[in-house]
Amino acid sequence: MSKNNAEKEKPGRQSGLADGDSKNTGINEIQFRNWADAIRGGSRRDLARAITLVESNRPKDVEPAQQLLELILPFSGRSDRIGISGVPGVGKSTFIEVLGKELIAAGRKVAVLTIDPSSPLSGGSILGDKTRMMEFSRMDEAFIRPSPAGHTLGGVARKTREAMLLCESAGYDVVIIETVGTGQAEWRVSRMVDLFAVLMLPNAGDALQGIKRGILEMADIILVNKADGSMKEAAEQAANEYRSVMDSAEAGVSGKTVLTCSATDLESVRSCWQHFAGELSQRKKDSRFDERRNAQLLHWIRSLAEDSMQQILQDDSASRNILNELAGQVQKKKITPLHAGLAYRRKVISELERHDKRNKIPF
Ligand SMILES: Nc1nc2c(ncn2[C@@H]2O[C@H](COP(=O)(O)OP(=O)(O)O)[C@@H](O)[C@H]2O)c(=O)[nH]1
Ligand SMILES: [Mg+2]
Repeated sequence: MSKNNAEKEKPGRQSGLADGDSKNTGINEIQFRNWADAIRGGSRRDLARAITLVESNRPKDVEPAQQLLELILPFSGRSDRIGISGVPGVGKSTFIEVLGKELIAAGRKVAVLTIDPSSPLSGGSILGDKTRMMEFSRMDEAFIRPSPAGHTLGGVARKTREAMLLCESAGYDVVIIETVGTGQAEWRVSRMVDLFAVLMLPNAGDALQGIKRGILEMADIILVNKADGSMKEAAEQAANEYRSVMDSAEAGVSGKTVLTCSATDLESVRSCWQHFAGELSQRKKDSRFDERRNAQLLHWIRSLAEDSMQQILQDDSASRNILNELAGQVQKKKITPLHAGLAYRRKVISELERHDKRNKIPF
């Protein structure tokens, strides 16, 4: 991908930082400013390098990344953030490629960030996506970036959000986040986008058994994909079943749209986008858009703190030992569970304070 991006790099304002410079802690303030300016000026090489910096697992890269993010922050937040989810093979990449080209034709700049926690080594599926999105990825107004491999879910979520901010500051006014439907990752993505679309396969049976309450809650729009050829009728039927499941009182969800779609058909993707765009503009008018972003921001900050606390405790053997010891005492009926809980809390607080003093950031 980077080769591809580098190939289409146009002469323009660039930071002048050589490859690898961002890895050094010795970047001065002027260089940071130049870097931020270059990103804003559309240098995809500098954007890619900035994303590499925010994705870095090296503790010494954390602060430089935050320093750079602070400079671009005022220019972020202006895109439509779209989440596309669904099981592998449902047609996400196909849909995004067709939609991406269409949006670019309409004068927009499109960034696609893919998260695939099921392939921790960024293996097959990403490679498949790259070939599937070949034509789109070659366009000057497109930027595609797979998520880093081997991170915790919390880490990936933070890095994806930061990558999204960087893309926005570089002028990408649509950011699409592609993720596979694996529950937890889906939740995280649904909380960083303005519109979350879940693609479904046209198996009518799935509509009844496979649909989880979680998906209904998360999705703003359900797209039953592959509604073409011999599968068209099954897709229509599945869509109707989803609608009736949603309408039923038990589901407790409303305001969700169910559409059929054929990702291989431009007209169909176009009409799906019209729904997306209509929904977004309606929400922008009646303040739901801002309310959602605000709620997401609160959630983001809170989950950063929670993920970091969780990671510290997971990595800390002393805390684990104390927890085991307390559990033993409760089992022997020597102390009450509440007292054990409070004792553990004291240990946790002191452990977190210790980490704070060392300014250690776990992901
Ligand atoms: N018939 C049909 N095939 C599709 C459609 N969308 C995707 N496909 C095919 O389904 C396969 C998986 O698509 P892909 O976009 O890679 O799925 P992803 O894993 O969800 O990203 C590919 O062979 C696509 O050509 C569609 O709407 N109709
Ligand atoms: Mg894909």
